[in-house]
Amino acid sequence: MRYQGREVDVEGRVRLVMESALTARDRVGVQDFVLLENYNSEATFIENLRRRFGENLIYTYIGSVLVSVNPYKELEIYSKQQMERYRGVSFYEISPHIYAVSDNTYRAMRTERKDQCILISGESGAGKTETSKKILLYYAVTCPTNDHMATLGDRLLQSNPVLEAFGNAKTFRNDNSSRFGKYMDVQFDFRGAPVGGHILNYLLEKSRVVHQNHGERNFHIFYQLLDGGDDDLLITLDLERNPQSYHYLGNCPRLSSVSDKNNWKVVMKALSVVGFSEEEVQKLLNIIASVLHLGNTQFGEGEEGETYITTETQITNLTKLLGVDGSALGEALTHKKLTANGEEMITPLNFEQAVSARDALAKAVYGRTFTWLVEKINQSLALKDEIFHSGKGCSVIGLLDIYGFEVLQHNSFEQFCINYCNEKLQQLFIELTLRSEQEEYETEGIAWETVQYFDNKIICDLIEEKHKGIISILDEECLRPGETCDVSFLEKLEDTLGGHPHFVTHKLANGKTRRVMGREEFRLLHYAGEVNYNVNGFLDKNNDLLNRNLKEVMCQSDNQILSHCFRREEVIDQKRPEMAAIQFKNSLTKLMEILMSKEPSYVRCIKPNDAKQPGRFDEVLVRHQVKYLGLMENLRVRRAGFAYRRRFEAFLQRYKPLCPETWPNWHGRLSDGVSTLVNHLGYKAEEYKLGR
Ligand code: AD9
Ligand code: MG
Repeated sequence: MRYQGREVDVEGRVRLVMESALTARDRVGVQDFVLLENYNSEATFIENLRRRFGENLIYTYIGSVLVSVNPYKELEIYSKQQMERYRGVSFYEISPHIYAVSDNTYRAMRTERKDQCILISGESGAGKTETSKKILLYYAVTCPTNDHMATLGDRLLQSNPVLEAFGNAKTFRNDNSSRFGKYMDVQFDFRGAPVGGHILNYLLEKSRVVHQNHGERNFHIFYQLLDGGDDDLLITLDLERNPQSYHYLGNCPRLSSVSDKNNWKVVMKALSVVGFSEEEVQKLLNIIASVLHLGNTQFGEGEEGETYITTETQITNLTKLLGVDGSALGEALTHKKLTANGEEMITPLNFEQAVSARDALAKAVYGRTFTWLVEKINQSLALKDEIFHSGKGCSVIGLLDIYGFEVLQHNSFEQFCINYCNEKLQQLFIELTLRSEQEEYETEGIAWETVQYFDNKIICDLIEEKHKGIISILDEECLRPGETCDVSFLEKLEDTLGGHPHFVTHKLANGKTRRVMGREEFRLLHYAGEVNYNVNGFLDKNNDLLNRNLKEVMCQSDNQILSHCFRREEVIDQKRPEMAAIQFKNSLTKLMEILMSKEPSYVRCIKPNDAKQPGRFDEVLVRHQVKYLGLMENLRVRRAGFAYRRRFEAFLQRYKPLCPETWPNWHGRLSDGVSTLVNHLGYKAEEYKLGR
C-alpha cells in the first residue's frame, strides 16, 4: 500500500489510496484535484478533466465535492457489482463515483445522525437529473428494506418516469430537460431502511403547454400518448395519432434520442406501481387529451367584433372529457364575468382575449394537474403512521435536482425564474463552502491566505430585494391601477436599477442608445453569463390570471382530479392570490432554509459540448463552466485548508491509544494533549494547526 494523500475521512481513518483497488486506467490524471501539483492553473485543471474524460473517467473530486462530466453515452459503471464495490468504503480507497458520494452521505447520516442533502448543480443538459436518479437507485438497491414497506424503493424509483413524462420536455439544450424544480426527501428508519419520501416541486414552466420555441417540444406525455396509446384509447379520447394535428404540439413531433412509444409503456407501468388506480389514470388521460382539444378550439370574429367558437366538435369533446357543461364552457371561453359595484356583468371577449383565455385555461388545467400528480405521489411515498410514531426517529437525505442555468435565443419570464433559482443555489454553495470555510479559520485564529471569489449576492439582491429588486418592481407593476404594460415595467426597471453593475438596457448613462440591445429587453449579468430577457409577457405570466367564469365551469367538473384542483372557495374568495414570481421567491427562501438545516454534499455537473454528443470535449465551453461554478476557488480553499478537523476532546478520545503519554488518559490541558499526540506521531508543523 502506498499513500497518495494524507487526508482523513469523516470517521477519522486515514484515507488511503490502495494500489490494489485502482487499476492503471483509474489513475489517468489525478482523481482528486487537490493532488494537482500546479493547483492554481486553470489550464492544468481542465487538462486533468479532459484526459480523464477521454478515458471515460467522468468523475473527479475536489476534496469531497464531486465534479461530473456528462459522457452522453451509457457507461458500464452503474451495475449492482459497482454498487457493492462502493459500500462502506472510504472516498479515497476507490475511484471517484456518484455511488461514493451516495454511500458517504448515507453513512454520515447513520453515524452522525444528522440529516443530509445532496445538491446537484450545473447548466441545462449537464447531467443533474441523471445523477439524482443514480443516487436514488443506489439507495433503493443497497439499503436494507423495511418489512412494512418492501415496495417503497420501487415506488421511489418509479416516481421519476411519471414526473419526467409530465414535467420534462425537449428543449434546445436538452432532449429531456426538467421544466420544474424538484427537491426530494428520502426518509430512513433507525436501521437505515428507506421508509418514506416526499417531493417538493417548484414552478412548472406552464407556458410550454401552449407554446414552444422553434425545434422544442411540449411535455413528453402528449407525444407518448399519441404514439403509444392503443387504438381504442385514442378513439375514446377522440384523438388522432399524428402530433401535427394539434396546434399545441408545435413543429417538432419526433426525437431521435427517445422512443415515445416505449416510454409510454414505462410511464403507464410506473403509474400503476406508484399506486394510481385505473380510474385515476383514465381521468388523467382525459385531461391530457382535453388540453390538446383546447388547443384546437378556434374562434371567429363576427361583424360587430364579437367572438364565437368555430370548432363545435372540440367543445363536444371537451364537454365529455372534462365532464363540464358544454354551453357554460363555450360561454366562458368567449365572455368575461366582472363584478362592478357589487353587480355582476358579462362582457364579450374580443378575438385576442378569447385566445388568451383559452390558453390560460389550458395552462391552468395542466399546471394544477401536475401539482395533483405530485400530491398523489407524495401520498404513496408518505411515511406510514406506525413508523412515524414509533419514537425511534428517522433521518433524511434530501436530493435537489432543479432546472439548470439556461440561455436561449429568446429568454422570457421562465428563464428569468430558472436563472434566479440557479443564482440562489450558487449563493448557497458560496455560503457553505467558501465563505463559511474561510470564516472558520478566522474564528479559530489559524493563519490563512484569503482566497478571492466572486460573491453573487449582489445579483440575488438585484432580483429579490424588497421594494428595489426586479421581482418587487414586477409585482408593483402588476398591481398598479391604470395602464400598465410590459414596457412600463421595463421603464420602471430602468428608473430604479439603471447604473447597477449587473443590469443593462439599451439606454446608456449619457442618454444615448446601446444599439446591440432591443428596446424591449433588459440584460442581467448572471454569475454564469449574460442573459438578455425580453419583457414581452412578463406581466401576464406573473399575473397568471384565469377568468372567474372559467374557474366556475371547472370547479363543477365531474372529473375528480379537476374538481380537486379547482375549488369552489377560490371562486367565492375575491382576494388576489400571490403572483407567480413572489410565490417562487418565497418557495426558494423556504428551500434554502431546508437545505441550510442539513449537512450538504455537492455534485457539480459539467456539460462537455453543446452538440449532446459523446467523446467531444469543448474546452472553451468547459472552461466557462469551471469558471462560473467557482471550481478553481473551491480547489484553492480546499488546498489552503485542512481537510480534517475535530474538537481537541474528541480527537484525544479517538486517538489516545496511539501514544503512551496520552494513554489511557491525559490529565493536562486538552490542547497540550493533542500536541503531544501529534508530535509523537511525527507530523510536521505545517501539516496541522491547533485552533482555539
Ligand atoms: V436540465 O437543467 O433538466 O435541462 P440536466 O438535468 O442537468 O439538464 P440530464 O440529467 O437530463 O441534464 O442529462 C441530459 C442528457 O445527458 C441525458 O438525457 C442523457 O442522455 C445524458 N447523460 C447525462 N448524464 C449521463 C450519464 N451519467 N451517463 C449517460 C448521461 N448519459
Ligand atoms: Mg434535469
